[in-house]
Amino acid sequence: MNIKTYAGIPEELAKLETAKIVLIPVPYDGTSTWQKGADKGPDAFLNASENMELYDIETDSEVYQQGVYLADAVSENRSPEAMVEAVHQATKTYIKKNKFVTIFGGEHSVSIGTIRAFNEMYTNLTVLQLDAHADLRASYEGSKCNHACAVYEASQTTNLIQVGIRSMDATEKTVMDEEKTYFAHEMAEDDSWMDSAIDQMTDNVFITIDLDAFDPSILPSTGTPEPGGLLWYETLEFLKQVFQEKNVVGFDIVELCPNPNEKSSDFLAAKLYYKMLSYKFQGADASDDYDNAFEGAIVSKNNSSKFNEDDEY
Ligand SMILES: [Mn+2]
Repeated sequence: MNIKTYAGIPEELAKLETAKIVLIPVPYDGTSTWQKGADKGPDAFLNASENMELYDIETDSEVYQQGVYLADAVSENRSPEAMVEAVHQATKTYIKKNKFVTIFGGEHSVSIGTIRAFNEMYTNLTVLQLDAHADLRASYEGSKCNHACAVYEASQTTNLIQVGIRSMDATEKTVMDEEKTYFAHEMAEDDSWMDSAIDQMTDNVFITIDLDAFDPSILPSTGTPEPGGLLWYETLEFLKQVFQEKNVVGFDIVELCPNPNEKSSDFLAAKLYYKMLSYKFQGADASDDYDNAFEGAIVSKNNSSKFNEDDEY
């Protein structure tokens, strides 16, 4: 990757020591079954970010002033399992450094590692998944780390809430909690899903966004587009409420499959990422201390952290 800082922000705002936000790119596309290209997602996203205006009108803020550290990309791709473990470790490393950790994929199997890290570091974690597909297979094509299995582990170990689902295999019904699943065809008719989903969340929320959750009319460049998806303002309205009412501990965005002739998807992804940061830090002063409140941070104040402290940068 030849990009030095996220969105071209000044180097002094991009230092690990002082940045409150960390962005980990994971250009991985090892298990995708149809259109390849999600490995090009982080580069396209970073390019679009560099060409975006950094003042957010809605929140009247410039969230990049909080500092964004662009981490080295996780490039492990010897096997899906090795990639997931590398993502898991990288994510955990930055959570322990008291950062707001964000990850840009790559295909959705990346999230198995990110979710595992957040679930280890935070109690009673809710995973909010925006996705066209249920992704609840226990294994697929011989691996538990296939994109079709992205949230199976989360369904067993966290409070998983699925939003925008409109494609699944009948066998996934045995795993799915239909009370916490918001199908796209129902969402289209009744907008009470937003309040209902938020009511089901615990305080600590990790958000995983598969970009195919969006309608292909506004985001065509994704591996498996499905008609009938989310639109821009309803998605922002929902996310904004989640950020206001819950402690969003981090998020990932996956499955941008860039098309050189169609740049608007890259820009949607870039803007979505920036909007989510803007909501997270709305009202926070750049000079305010940030505390990501992971379990170890609270425990370590009593000098008895169950995690290995790692203060080196
Ligand atoms: Mn997915």
